[in-house]
Amino acid sequence: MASSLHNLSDYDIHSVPDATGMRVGIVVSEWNEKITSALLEGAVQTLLKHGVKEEGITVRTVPGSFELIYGSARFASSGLVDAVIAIGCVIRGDTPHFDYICQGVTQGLAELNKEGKVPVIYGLLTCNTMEQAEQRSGGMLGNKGDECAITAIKMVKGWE
Ligand code: DLZ
Repeated sequence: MASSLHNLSDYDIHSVPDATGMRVGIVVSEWNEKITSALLEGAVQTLLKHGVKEEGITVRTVPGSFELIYGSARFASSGLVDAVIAIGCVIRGDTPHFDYICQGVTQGLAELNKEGKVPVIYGLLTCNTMEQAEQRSGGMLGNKGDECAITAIKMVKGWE
């Protein structure tokens, strides 16, 4: 979780293994596209910075965050990627919809991780306001996409 003490883009560069040759599938939700495209950009740039080749990154979009589960499952079952990054942004509204989506996606991605095929990285911003989402997608609290990329590399390289 980002806070005034933790910037999502801060990490110890020496703790990140070289990611040359790694293949990553990124699923991106179209809802709140301004936010999710900034998260995607952060993830891609950070993967490239650590050695992943452009051809090692496959990006697929899905309509909303709830569909991140299916997209991630497809990538995880494909045998074509070493890790999946699921990127979405849910903003709290007037109805309980926010809670159902957040819980559903979290549970769905957790179950995929339990299957143990490939690590599925949680890039879902769950925010009360658009301002909070902006702060976490390249704003004053960094970019959760960067954090997801580093997590993907560590999960893959740490389990080889
Ligand atoms: C329907 C909906 C709403 C109200 N809000 C969001 C949101 O803030 N972020 C998001 O990623 N998706 C939202 N969706 C769409 C759902 O995730 C899903 O695509 C639809 O319910 C169809 O399954």
